[in-house]
Amino acid sequence: MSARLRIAVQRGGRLGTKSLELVESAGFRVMRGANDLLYRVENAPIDLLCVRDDDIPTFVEDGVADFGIVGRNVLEERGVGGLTEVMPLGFGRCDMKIAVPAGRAYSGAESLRGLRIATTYPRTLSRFLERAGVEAEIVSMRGAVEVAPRLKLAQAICDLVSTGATLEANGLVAVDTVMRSEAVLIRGARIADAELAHVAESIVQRFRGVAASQGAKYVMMNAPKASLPEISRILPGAGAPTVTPLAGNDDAVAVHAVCQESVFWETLEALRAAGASAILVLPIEKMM
Ligand code: PRT
Ligand code: ZN
Repeated sequence: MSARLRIAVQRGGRLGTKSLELVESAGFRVMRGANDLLYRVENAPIDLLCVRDDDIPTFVEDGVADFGIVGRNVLEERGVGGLTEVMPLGFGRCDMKIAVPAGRAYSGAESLRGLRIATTYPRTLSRFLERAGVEAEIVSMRGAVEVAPRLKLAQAICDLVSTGATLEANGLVAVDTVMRSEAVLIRGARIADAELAHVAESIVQRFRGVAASQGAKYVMMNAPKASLPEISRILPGAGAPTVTPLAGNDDAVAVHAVCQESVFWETLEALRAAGASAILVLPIEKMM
């Protein structure tokens, strides 16, 4: 049997589906067979190893998998060791936050001195406290951290937050950010099989292309020449736009730009207010 490269992804959970979508958007056709631990890619020598997210760094570090897709928070908690974060992937975004019961005063990490703080991320929290020069007691929990203050187990918590609904439902308020997280591609010290180096390279390049095109939009419009500086300022994350003349109109130009950030209705309104017309926003499928 010829060698195959392995990517460890979360089975189910918050990252599983998005991880598979990323692999498929990169042009790798995933065969979902009866074996839900190992999925084969049919058009490249790649297998997906579907496991618990907490196990992914270990698998990659031990060379059982060549790459892994995991939350940066998991990597950080474990200590990076022989692992490298290749790139952020643009999904699974969340913040690790310190939260306290509503009404409790907070004026920086100093306010945590001597408190009990519940978390499932004791090492990350410990480093945060160390950096701030604050001593506090860390209560390590496996889950349901948000109920700890109500149970008088702790006076504060450190947990992941995405919408904030969980904190709110438990009468807690986020007061500080320990780290920002999102899904990241990680790799170990070396690719197990040297023959697969080009496959590894292609995974990285294609993922980069997919991640870069996510959220990015191609924006086109006509605009008076005089508004160009204003329009460049409004376009989110666009770099230098392409400007071309319009036939039979010396005062106006066509402006094309790739916007790296989301283009909202407010952006379009601002563009129109600056004199732009015939504004089109198109999705980008691939980018390299
Ligand atoms: O079974 P397995 O061990 O694989 O999964 P898991 O239960 O450990 O992880 P899972 O699927 O919950 O999360 C996987 C990864 O998703 C995490 O490691 C993060 O990188 C990322 N992620 C993004 C989140 C969240 N957003 C998130 N909101 N992980 C957890 N949460 C939890 C948080 O802990 C809190 O309980 O959601 C709640 C808060 O959500 P909001 O929306 O109410 O703020
Ligand atoms: Zn987990």
